[in-house]
Amino acid sequence: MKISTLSTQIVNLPFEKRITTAIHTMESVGCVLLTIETDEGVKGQSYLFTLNAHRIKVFNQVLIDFSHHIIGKNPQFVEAIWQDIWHKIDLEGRSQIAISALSTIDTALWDINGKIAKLPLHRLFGAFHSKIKTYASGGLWLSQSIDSLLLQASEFIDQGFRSMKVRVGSEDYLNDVERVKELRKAIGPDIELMADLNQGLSPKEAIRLGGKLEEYDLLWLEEPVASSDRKGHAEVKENLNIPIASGENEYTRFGIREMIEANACDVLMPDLQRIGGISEMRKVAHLAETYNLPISTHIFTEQSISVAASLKNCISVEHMPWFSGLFNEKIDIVNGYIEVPERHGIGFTFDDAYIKKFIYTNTHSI
Ligand code: SMN
Ligand code: MG
Repeated sequence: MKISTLSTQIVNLPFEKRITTAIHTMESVGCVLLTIETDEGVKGQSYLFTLNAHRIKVFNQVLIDFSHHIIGKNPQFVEAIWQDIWHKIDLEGRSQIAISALSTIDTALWDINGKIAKLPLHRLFGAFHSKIKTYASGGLWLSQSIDSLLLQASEFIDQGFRSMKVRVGSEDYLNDVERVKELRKAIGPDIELMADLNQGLSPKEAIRLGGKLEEYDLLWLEEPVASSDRKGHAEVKENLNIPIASGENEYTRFGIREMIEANACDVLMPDLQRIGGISEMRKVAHLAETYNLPISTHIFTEQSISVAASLKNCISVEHMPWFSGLFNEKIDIVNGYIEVPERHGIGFTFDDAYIKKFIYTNTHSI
């Protein structure tokens, strides 16, 4: 069996409203949708994205330029293909766009491998979970009023969630305290609540805010300081009685190893696009396991469920609904959990009719 084609489509999925975090302003997500096909007609699918479709064409071009590394190869040699691309990108840098392209190829190849084996990926890898905890992340933005946070929190509970994440990092830190306090009061003690600072503060500021948040029983405080400041993460972690989560901006096992060595956080959050695809997701989870560290996957809900279900130390997958329309199959949340699909491969396939409506056609020149 050989890989015969690699094809991509670019879509831009608009949000209903502009939303913000401590460092992002977002109106849409631009996605490169990848399909790899074998000479026997087996298809593997995956995607990458950028906020507001910024630089999305560059990501697409790099992905297409990798096709000569995979066409004609046996898709079952997925580890060899990963290593080959890793070596070839040495001079350009093993992060950012190149790793995003490698990740997306790797994930699509695992989709093919599950389909060839006629198994969902968690069973191919050795299953651990048959259902996996999730938390609502598509809301509770910094741009929302407290009233809107409370309304959305109750909607999340109605949708089946038992866990949710609020964005903090307001100009006045006391506003963050107020937001968390009101949310906790509204949802009660039995619903899990996390807060994401999106790298918004300095270590000192994060410790000041975190100290005031301790009484609201947060499951974790996420990315309190710049992702590159691992020492700062460790300082916050040492000085707070709230678990620290981080790692969504790390590339590959080498980034995660540095987080672990710096004692930067209590929960690691590998992101499928930046970590290096499903192959590398498994490696970082196993690395974390040797240090008794849990992981929780970052965004990429549909694509992460099957691999997450094979990882003992994966405590949850983030539920981000931005991409759900791309897929024919839908996720059901029951009592805070997602039932792991038994469909072969990753278990989610592109909905061509939906995709057609959002094809990215911005070709203006300056
Ligand atoms: C996040 C990720 C991507 C865009 C905006 C916000 C956030 C998260 O850090 O963890 O969901
Ligand atoms: Mg985050």
